[in-house]
Amino acid sequence: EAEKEVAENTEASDGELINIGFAQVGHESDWRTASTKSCQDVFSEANGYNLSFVDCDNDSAAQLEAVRSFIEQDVDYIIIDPIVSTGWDTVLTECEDAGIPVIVIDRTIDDSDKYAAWVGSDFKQEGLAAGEWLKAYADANGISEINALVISGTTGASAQIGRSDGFKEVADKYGWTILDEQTGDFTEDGGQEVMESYCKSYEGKFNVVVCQNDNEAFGAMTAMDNAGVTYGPDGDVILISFDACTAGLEEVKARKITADFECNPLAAPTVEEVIQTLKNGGTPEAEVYMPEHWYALPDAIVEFSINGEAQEMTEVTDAVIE
Ligand code: GYE
Repeated sequence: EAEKEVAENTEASDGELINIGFAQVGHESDWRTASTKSCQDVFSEANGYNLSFVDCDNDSAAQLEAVRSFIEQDVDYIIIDPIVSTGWDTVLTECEDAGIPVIVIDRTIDDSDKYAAWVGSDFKQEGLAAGEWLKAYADANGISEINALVISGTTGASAQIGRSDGFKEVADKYGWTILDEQTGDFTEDGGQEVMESYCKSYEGKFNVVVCQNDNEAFGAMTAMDNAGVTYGPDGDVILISFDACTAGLEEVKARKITADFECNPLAAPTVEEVIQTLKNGGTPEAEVYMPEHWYALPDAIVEFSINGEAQEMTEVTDAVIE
């Protein structure tokens, strides 16, 4: 072990950096900014890496092009955060033929298994958590009917698919009505636009808004403010969000977002472990799930379980936000 470390250090100090290509989704959200920063911090020159970073601006074709450019550069490892979960087998075969291991981070690839490992979150579990929390919260507050509007993330992203499926499974189980589900593309502008149209089409008809990330929730809040709709634990509409980034937790604390279901953006250190394992000739774990928390203020903290498994909720305090 000590020997290995010496060998690695020598290599790095000789200027032989490990070349990494990272095809990032884009810059659509606070979550994404945190993910990018974490990767740039971990895969720094000081740590022995040379990072080629491509922001694919939410464009799947650009993302395939980025991966192919990494193959051309003959990088040592390719990291992909797949914008959408399908369309990957051909380019992953090209990576395999070039002998470049691929590590998938965050969103999943669902139509190919030609990659070494995946590190990310259980999006379906997040959707189930939001749903089962809502059931317990509604019961505790004497709300018997649920009429929900969903603002979904980028269509075809595994984060969107998992959160939609999880929430819908619970909605079906309890006979709730999902009035509509339209994409806000994980952006604040998108969330605002969709919510503006919802406020017109479903005026007075909804009591729950589910935003699939915090930035969409910020946009939805603006739209509801403009339409005179009140939300949060003191308002008429229960506002649910995902990510629980710093700005999102601040809106929980401000009693605007009723509950926020975390998605942890700091997977890069685990991806680095995977790369070190591969470099040393080992076999990494095929799938690593990031730990996550479910956040609310005390009056929105309720007991609930997912498929019989009791869930812990975390109170949002200043210490938690930091
Ligand atoms: O929830 C959203 C981001 O893929 C989990 O992408 C990620 C999602 C995250 O734009 O904010």
